Amino acid sequence: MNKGRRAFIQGAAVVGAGLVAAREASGVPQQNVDDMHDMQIMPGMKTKGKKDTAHDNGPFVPVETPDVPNLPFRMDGDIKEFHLIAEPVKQEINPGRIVDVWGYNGSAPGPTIQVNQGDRVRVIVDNHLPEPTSMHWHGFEVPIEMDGAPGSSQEPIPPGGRFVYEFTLRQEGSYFYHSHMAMQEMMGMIGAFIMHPKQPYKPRVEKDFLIILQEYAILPNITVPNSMNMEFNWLTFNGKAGPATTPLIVRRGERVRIRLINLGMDHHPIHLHGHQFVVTGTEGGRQPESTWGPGNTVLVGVAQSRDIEFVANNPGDWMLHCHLPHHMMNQMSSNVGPMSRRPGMPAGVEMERGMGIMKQGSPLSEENGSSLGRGMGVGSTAEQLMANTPLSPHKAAAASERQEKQEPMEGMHMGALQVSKDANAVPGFPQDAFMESPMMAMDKMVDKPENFGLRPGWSGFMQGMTTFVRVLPADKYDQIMQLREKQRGKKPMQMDMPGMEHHHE
Ligand SMILES: [Cu+2]
Repeated sequence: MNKGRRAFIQGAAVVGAGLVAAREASGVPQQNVDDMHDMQIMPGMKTKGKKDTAHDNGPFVPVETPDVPNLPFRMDGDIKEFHLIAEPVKQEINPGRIVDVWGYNGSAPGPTIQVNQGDRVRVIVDNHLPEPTSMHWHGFEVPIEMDGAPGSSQEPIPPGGRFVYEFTLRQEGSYFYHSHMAMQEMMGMIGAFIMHPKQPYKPRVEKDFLIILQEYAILPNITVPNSMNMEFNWLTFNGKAGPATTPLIVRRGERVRIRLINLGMDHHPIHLHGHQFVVTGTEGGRQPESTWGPGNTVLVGVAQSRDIEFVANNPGDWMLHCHLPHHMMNQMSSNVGPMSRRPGMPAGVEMERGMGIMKQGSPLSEENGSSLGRGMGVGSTAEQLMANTPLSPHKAAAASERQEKQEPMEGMHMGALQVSKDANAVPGFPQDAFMESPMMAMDKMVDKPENFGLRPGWSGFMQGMTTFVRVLPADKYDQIMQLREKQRGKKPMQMDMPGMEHHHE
């Protein structure tokens, strides 16, 4: 770490002390700072001092981005100065599934920036990638030189280079920043940029959450997304796929806002159980109240943001998820062909076989049995035969025998497989039997305060873009908040910027 950066960090630490969650040396983001108390010491934020937000009469609560840190800043006169570093990131999107993506300051999506409408903002962008990049401020009404369009509004930032963006922000709403290099976008390079309004929104919310929707094509046994692939098998909320996502914790009766931001190749219909909501904002800011109609599913298109609001008056652990069926799954990859699930695939085979190109038969046939689901092991490290069509009786028998013998991975508790005796005689079997079931449960592996008290085995049915909105009675809510405090107390307070503890130099 060089001297200049250290000095900068120390400067940032003075104003941003306590903002940043501790991280592990691996660069895998820890849980979010999550608690808003810390955010309230950010200078310039018009919130009141440290107190219970549920009883806070301040104009707004800061935005909470589960599993993603907030980006601290320092004041340079009247300018809020942020520092973003574009860099490779190792990210654990599911227990044991650590992938090589690209992001900012050790996180993909990058840290959340929060400013106030009217602020003068400077963002120093350093490029620690092995190729040029450029930062685009999506939807910002800023001078063309600050737009980050590579080649037209500025030269791309070369590897090792820096570009300093500076602008005054007149807008309000849920905005975001992203690399304006298309393939880099598919490697994770986006982050949220919240502009809090001068005139607080009405009605006031007690909880304000943010979720960034992303998707990756990462074939089994590989850690690098294939950014050219158009079939996505890892669908994430804030860089985590269910069951590793962090539930949104709400006290019964609170008014809740959830900001959804999408950058990828698909539009996501995000569905909430148990509550009606209204869409109160888009990527263009607050919408007039006359446009708010009730719904329970909001389509968040690529490059869009949507704010939804509702009163959490229905107690329970309610699912919040993308409703595209394949987006509620992990590790789906039917285009792998014989490369996985085929014991004994030799290395150095001829090109067609090596690339999974079939010479004969259907890709779903028994012979070419494609890879389905995350299989029997996290990260699909286990090879096993499975086709999406009926197997011949002897192969089916052999397969289920293998299944029964398979040892569960550590932390997974394999429940009984509930299939009927003649299951293999039914065309179409299996569908979810080996993909979503108590067999898939990994409650312990994803244990965290926010999951406390969920129904045992819950994690066997949460994949992809899924999480919970937990609408809790006061006592249970308080209990989880205490657990969180306790967990945070155990970690040393980091006086560093997120991701800075990697040693690049
Ligand atoms: Cu989706």
